[in-house]
Amino acid sequence: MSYTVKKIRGIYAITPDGPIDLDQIRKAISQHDISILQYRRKRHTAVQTEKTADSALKLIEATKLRQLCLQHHTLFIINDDINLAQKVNADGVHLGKNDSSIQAARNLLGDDAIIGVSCYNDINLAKSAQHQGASYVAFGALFASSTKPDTPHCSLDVIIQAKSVIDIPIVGIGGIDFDNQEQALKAGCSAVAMINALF
Ligand code: TZP
Ligand code: MG
Repeated sequence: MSYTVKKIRGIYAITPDGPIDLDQIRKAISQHDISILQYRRKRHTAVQTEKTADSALKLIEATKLRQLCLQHHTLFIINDDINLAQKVNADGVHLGKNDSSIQAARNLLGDDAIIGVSCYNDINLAKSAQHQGASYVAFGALFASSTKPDTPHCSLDVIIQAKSVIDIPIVGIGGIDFDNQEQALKAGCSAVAMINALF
């Protein structure tokens, strides 16, 4: 297992939607042992209607976060956008079912890039992602998430089963906080993703 993949452990912070508050994120990184930060930006301001404006804004925000992560030795992952990941020299990318393929991400970002794949509650998806060269797989929502209330539930039993057939790290997501994180880790997650509990 490569050095970077070993670092998929502990707290995996994901930025809250909306404009980036750099001070808030810096504070969280300083206060907690955050191994990974993912830039997840789904929503844009009302004035950002043009696709180009969205891309420019994301480039500015991601560049600042890249810098912050380098200062704190935190891995930096970009959600959805392989081109942005390449532009800011992120450590990797996180892909969902509507995003680029693992192959396209690997071709663009190279052998050392961390490629994470959302598997929801589907172990077959995780097996396939691992086979295609994913660096980690994410399962969730493990608990009720106020951030993404409509997302399907993934039981801790699925994590236990996945752990027995998947070799790459498993990241748990959805409603994880400092009280319930232990349950996810005990079931087999290497890392626990958090938005609301941190921000
Ligand atoms: N995917 C499944 S649940 C979720 C995502 C992006 C949101 C996680 O946020 P929170 O606030 O930690 O529940
Ligand atoms: Mg996505």
